[in-house]
Amino acid sequence: MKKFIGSSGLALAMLIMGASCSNAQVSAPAPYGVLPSTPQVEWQAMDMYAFVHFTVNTFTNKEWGYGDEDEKIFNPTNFNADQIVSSIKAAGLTGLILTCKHHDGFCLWPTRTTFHNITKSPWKNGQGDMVKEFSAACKKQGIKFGVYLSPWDRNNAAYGTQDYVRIYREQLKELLTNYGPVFEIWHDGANGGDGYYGGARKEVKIDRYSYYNWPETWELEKQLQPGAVIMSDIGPDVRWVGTETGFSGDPCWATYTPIGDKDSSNPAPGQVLYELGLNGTRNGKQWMPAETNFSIRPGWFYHATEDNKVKTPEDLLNHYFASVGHGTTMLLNVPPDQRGQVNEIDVASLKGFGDIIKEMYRVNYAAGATVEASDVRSEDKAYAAANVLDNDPYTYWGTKDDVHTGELVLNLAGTKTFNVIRLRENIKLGQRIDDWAVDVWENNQWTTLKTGTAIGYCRLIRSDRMVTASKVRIRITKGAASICLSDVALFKAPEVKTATVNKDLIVDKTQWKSHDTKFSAAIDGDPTSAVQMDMSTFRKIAPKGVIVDMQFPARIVGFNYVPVKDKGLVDKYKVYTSEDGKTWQLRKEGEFSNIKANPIEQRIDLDKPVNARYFRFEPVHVLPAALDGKQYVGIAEVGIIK
Ligand code: FUL
Repeated sequence: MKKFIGSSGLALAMLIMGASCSNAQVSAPAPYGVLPSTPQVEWQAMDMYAFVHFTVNTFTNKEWGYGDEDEKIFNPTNFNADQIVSSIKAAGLTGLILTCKHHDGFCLWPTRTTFHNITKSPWKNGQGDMVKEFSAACKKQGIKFGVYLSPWDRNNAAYGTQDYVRIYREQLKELLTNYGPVFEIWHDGANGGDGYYGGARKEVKIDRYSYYNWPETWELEKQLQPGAVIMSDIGPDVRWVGTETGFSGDPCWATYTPIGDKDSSNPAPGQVLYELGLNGTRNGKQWMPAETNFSIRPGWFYHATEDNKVKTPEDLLNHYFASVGHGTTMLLNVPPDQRGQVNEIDVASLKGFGDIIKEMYRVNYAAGATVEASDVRSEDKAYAAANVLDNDPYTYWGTKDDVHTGELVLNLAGTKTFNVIRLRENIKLGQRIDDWAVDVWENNQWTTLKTGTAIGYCRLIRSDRMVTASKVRIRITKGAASICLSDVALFKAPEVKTATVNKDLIVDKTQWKSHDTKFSAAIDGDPTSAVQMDMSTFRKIAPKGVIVDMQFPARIVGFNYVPVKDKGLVDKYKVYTSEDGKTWQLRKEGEFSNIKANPIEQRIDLDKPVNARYFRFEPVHVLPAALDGKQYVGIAEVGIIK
């Protein structure tokens, strides 16, 4: 095989061959497929940035406000935008997206579109503007600022009419004109239904694809902030990854063909959409990379009860590899507490994560290597194999037009130890590579370390073991066009650690009994076994819900419910307790607000602890199952929190 030697090796080879260094200009490779816009290229390079969820929910201890919250409850005792920005900067985050208005409709800036806003709160005697403080702190500390504005508004009386769409756009206009440059505009896909709606307390159904007339709204946004990317379930610039767990699909293509939701009253088509979001579409019609959004805590808003569940630096690192490492960006939510500051526990975790990232990227073990390629486009330096070493994501090793596969050997500057390999393509020329393999030279032979599909802007390959090798080989085994590989780098990261244990699930349930043995799997302490039945069967055998006898009285501070993903999500509940199994007291009723998008353990906190031997969990409403639209009850676990 003819080899093309990069770096100083190239000059040397030419000298030996006595070749005249003709600088023959060969035209640049034609772009492949759809391409990113300039704002998308700039956004992609941000890698990771923060989400800040802060509103009345922080003070009501909820995840979704109903819209009837008194503005006076919004009163952070010691708000400090600088503290929030510096905490997220310590993690290496490069921007901040603020929930300027969440589903409850409360606006964090003095808008003229509704009275339900910050001027009615006691914070700074109604003279404050939180959007201004956040955007100013970002500017001051050198990170970018973005806005989240919930389309769903459970406060606004006009919600469901065209008048509300006008109001929504007016709110966008205020946010996009008065607070400087915005890097991302975030449109939430959640449209739950019931709410306060100016006192009507009713259910409003809208078609989430047609009601807002998105194309017109996007046009307005592009006019006001041409440098911003717009994110929603269906883009147009950035797509939701389809899960709030903080893990993207593999592969996760930057291209995507959104499928219109034909009947949005039925969640089944929406579900299909989510799944495609996870992986994207190879050769999709639009350049619409995914953004992996998740929270440092189980919920999106701050709850003191979750102080023991803050993700550790190692957890965050796992998410980093499964988001940035798959070519998506990482949107990490950091919710301020009731003081209006990032809690110390989160601060420590963010700093720990930032330190790991800094340390990991401190040394690139590929530096100083010589590179041999199986083919190069021409002798023009623009396509040289050594370009993969210059840390520039857009200069690349290029092959001839008809060469779609090939290999690159890095002769390292000595024997190196590493466990992370970073690959990049020059995305300005499209996503061209399908399959790849990484081999390492160990014990005088090549060993295949990993194989995979898709590279795109960033592919971080994390080996399960440390590798000590003097040579690394990258093989492109399938491609759709000539190769434009822009980066091969080697780093050392901490070894993989598993995620934090959910401490609340550790309640001894061995003696618990339910009123019917069919519910045993819901109280066996094992969230991998579950009860799942259709609603009518459930109503027959559990007309009053699942009744549990714990055999001994316990002091209960709350309850938890672990759902079964996709089938049988309970979104409204009642919980009762009893001392004798006969007289029951209703302890709490409510909604598991965000369970559809984030089907994780749900927590019901009681206002004050109660003592009881029995409890009853009554599903009041379930969401139609994703696959067949039917009603099921799914319970992986239900239990108490002591
Ligand atoms: C979801 C919302 O319903 C959550 O409350 C949160 O804002 C999350 C980022 O998006 O759809």
